[in-house]
Amino acid sequence: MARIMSGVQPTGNLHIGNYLGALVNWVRLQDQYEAYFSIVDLHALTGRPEPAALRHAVREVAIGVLASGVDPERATVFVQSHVPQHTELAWVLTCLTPLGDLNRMTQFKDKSQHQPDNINTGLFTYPVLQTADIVLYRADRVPVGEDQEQHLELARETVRRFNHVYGETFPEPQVVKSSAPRVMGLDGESKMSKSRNNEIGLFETADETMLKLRGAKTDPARLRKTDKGTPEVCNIYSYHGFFTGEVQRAAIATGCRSAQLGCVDCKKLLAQNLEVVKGPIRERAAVLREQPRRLEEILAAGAHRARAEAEKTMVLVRERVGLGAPRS
Ligand code: AQP
Repeated sequence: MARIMSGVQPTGNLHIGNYLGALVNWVRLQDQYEAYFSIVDLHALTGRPEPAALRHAVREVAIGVLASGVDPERATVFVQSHVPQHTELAWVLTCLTPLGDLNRMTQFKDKSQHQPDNINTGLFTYPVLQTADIVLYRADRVPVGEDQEQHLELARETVRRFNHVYGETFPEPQVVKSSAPRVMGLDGESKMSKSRNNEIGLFETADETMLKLRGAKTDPARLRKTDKGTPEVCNIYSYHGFFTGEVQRAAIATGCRSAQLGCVDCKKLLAQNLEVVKGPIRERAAVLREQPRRLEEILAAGAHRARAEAEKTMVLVRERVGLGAPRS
């Protein structure tokens, strides 16, 4: 069975961008592949979170992953820092990665602008650790959103370089594209992000979501309810594309174009449809929150399985690059 590997950062509350761009795919793919899904807390350190906040976020993101339908019996779900081989392999790969390659990464530029007082080296070498995350499990496929495709290209280059220098060791990981590669934020300007305050949270109640939707941008040319709108340029209508059935969506488009449906009513319909998806996830999350021991056990079992697989890779890597004690 081919392998997939993917991760999510515990940097805040999971949002519908993470859900549509990653988690929906994870749930679908866990039956088709041997799956490794990680809560990548070492990556989150690049934002220098409060220690207690980081631990809380790790639990909440793990709960979100499981409540969304990832099954720890079918997929290996684990916390990155529980598998020390990630950092060991990252160093080996760091020594193979030209500075110029990392200089080209647009996410580094974005994140540097976003946290100008904390442009740390980890932020710069982030894609190398990400490459280690993937190749440690010799994954063939990596389901990610559009924002991660450049990092995946770098991972493939690194694999080619490693295989060229040390002999065929890793498969070249291919991207599995999601059907929602870039969900926009409520600001309508950038992708939905945990750290940009533009998200619809996966655990939000219907009321909380409606409150956020009220202030969200729509068709900028539609200033009054009596103005005719253009659904194709409306950010709210783009969300309907993910959560609303075809018939209702067509009715919304017609109502918007003819000015018979106002933006507030259109947002109410979206909030209702979002709740159909979010409600059951929120309920499953509440049950898991009541069972902290069960969550610990799931993550411990996942880390145990992941470490065993990671160590197999590292035995090979150490031998190939000349590290560790010689075999007798
Ligand atoms: N807006 C999005 N649309 C589609 N997919 C998305 N993903 C993230 N945002 C969107 C995908 O979700 C997975 C996990 O993302 P991540 O937490 O590892 O990192 P990120 O891409 O940096 O996500 P955020 O929410 O934007 O976090 P912060 O604010 O901490 O940077 C990935 O597969 C990603 O593609």
